[in-house]
Amino acid sequence: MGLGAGGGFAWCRYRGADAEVLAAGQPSAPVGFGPSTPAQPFTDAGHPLTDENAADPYCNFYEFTSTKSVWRHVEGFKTRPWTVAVTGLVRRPSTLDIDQLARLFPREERIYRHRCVEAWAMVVPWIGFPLADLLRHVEPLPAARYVRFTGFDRPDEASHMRDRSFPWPYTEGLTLAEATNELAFVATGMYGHSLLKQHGAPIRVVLPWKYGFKSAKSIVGIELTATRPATFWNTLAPHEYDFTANVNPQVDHPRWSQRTERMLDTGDRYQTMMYNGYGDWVARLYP
Ligand SMILES: Nc1nc2c(c(=O)[nH]1)N[C@H]1C(S)=C(S)[C@@H](COP(=O)(O)O)O[C@H]1N2
Ligand SMILES: [Mo]
Repeated sequence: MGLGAGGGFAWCRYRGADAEVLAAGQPSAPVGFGPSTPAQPFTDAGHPLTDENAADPYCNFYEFTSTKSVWRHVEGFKTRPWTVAVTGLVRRPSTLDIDQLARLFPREERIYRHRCVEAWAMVVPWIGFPLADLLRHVEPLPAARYVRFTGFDRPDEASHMRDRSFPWPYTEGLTLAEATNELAFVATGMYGHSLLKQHGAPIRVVLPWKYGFKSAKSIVGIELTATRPATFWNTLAPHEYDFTANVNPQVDHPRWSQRTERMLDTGDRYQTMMYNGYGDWVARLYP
């Protein structure tokens, strides 16, 4: 967990960068880069960190399998070279490879809670950078309202993708206001090292106030659009997986309660919190 002590410093650096951009009087600050919230480092998520030995062998990644043992199916997955194309309603469409991304955006560590829609939970130290930094870099046009994430599409490397009855590739989406709030994060590592394949190597999204399925793994595309994009789970089962998918203990999943959650490593049960406990950052987005 070597980066823990640096988290606060990195956060300050981000705040600094933000201040510089504002001071430089960017001609047309795009919608969504509005005032933001508690300038506090994400060094404590209120619960103990999840043991990495419990997090690594248990997750969802449907490209590979519908079981939780994703790690058994990822050997043939090639995560380098890898580029992310940022396209659509932006002034500067950019295709960036993993090393360029690392040079452009200073990385920090953030400890976030994670809540799967299936009611398991974990607390993870991610390494990455704010999604807002990347979006600011490509300069969204005024007409941009939504952000769509697209996963890789390689059935030869991910065998569950050979079942073309699923709407591959995996896609997810946010409003631009959601995508530019300070919580929205792009991760390239966790637990002090690069992402393992099963966790979405080499680059993924992390949105801790939303159910886990919104945090798309192994993305190759980010597209800014004027209209709400179709997304993988919402296309498959719209009555079970809505587009917004904010964590909310009051609203049951059609097949189970969302009131409590089970920690992956200890099996402890906690009360699930509105917005997964991140209301100070995001509640204003949902008046
Ligand atoms: N590309 C892709 N991303 C995905 C998924 C997936 O099947 N494919 N599953 C989601 C779900 S349901 C969860 S809970 C998290 C789980 O993975 P993690 O434990 O590595 O965060 O990834 C999310 N991102
Ligand atoms: Mo999930």
